[in-house]
Amino acid sequence: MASADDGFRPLDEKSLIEYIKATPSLSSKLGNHFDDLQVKEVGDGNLNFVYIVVGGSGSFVIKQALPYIRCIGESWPMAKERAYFEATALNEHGRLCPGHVPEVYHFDRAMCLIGMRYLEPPHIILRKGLIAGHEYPLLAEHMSEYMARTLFFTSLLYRTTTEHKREVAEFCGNVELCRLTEQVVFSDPYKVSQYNHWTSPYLDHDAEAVREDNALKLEVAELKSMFCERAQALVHGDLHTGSVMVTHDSTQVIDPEFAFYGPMGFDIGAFLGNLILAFFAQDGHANQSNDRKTYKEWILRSIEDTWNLFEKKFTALWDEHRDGSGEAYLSEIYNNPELQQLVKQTFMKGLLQDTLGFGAAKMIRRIVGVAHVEDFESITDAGVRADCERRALNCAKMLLKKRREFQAINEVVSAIQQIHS
Ligand code: ADP
Ligand code: SR1
Ligand code: MG
Repeated sequence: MASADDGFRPLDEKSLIEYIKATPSLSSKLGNHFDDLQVKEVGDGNLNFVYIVVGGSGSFVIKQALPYIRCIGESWPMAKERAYFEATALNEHGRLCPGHVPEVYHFDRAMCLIGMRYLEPPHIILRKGLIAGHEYPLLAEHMSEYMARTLFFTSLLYRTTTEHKREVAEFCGNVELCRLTEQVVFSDPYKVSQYNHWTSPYLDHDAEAVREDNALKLEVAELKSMFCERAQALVHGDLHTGSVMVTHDSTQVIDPEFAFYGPMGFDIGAFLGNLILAFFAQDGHANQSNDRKTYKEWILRSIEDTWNLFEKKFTALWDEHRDGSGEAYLSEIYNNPELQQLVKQTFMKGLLQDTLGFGAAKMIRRIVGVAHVEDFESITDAGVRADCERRALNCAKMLLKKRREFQAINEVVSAIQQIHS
């Protein structure tokens, strides 16, 4: 296929091989042996094309962004330049937390194409592991580490306002992806939209109730404004359980194409909100040999541990770098221990409330918006699925409206248990 003027051409399994042969940073990864090369397109995400490339002497993954949203089709155009922001965020988050981000081997800006480490089996997408009922004993430890480091080191707690503004300006370029989130998370679920769908007819009234809930709309407006206006840290921007790949002892965060400078709670909320969805889906996956009771307890424990470990690690980084160049709380002003304690407590309390708000908004969009989650979609009995979804939706509405009343994560877990029982 001929190249476009901008040097872009979509690849397929065949043309990718020619591309690899002509690209030293990729061909060298395969020891320049191409005879036994296996290339397979595996993209099961919503937006892009992902190829696994395995040769006798090495392997990698190639991800290419095309100028539209894959799960909808060419009728929904989307900036293919999202690949630039994904590669930049992978590099930046990878530098800050190398143990939990796949290494980038190659980036071709014109081709909107990233070459990165192949997270080989037994790595699987966390969402699939949660549906299968697998426990990951290090998940909370690893995800709290990833979030604490990426969010702390890209915030004004660590950086000067000069550095921060330069980075914020760069990521403002990812405007189309941010606008997609604005639409599908903060707008469409609250109005009639051609893209919305839900388990009908079971949830018809529930979806309508969301569209007519003034108190909910007031809260969502506040969150949308925070999402659009608060450049707090370099967030992943789409940190659901489909953006994490896991084994028993490895946790890797992929797919930060929605990255931008936004509120920290948007990432933490995405992750915890998706764990809450996984929790409410469990009854739909229970069967005679496994009632999923113990597994549900593990999910709730993981929610609690993730937040508590995050808080511990984030505030430890803050203490460690208190006299550094971060300009949010200048040490000349905030130098007495009592005040420091007060500042940290106030910050973390606000962050928990933001987390609950964004987490809840992310739950609602997955039940009555355009893009649903496999946790529920894989429950074949529509009536059972709707019951699970309704409990999750009610939980999300409660969290969104009452988020300011929660002082600690264990109170949130108790509230989730109450709605479930
Ligand atoms: P999208 O941007 O379309 O959501 P993802 O980045 O989520 O795409 O990738 C889609 C799928 O490709 C993932 O669900 C996973 O199965 C696979 N995948 C993506 N990156 C890797 C990787 N580095 N190693 C192994 N598999 C990967
Ligand atoms: C059309 S919305 C597609 C969704 O998939 C991505 O993973 C993001 O969550 C986006 O909102
Ligand atoms: Mg994805």
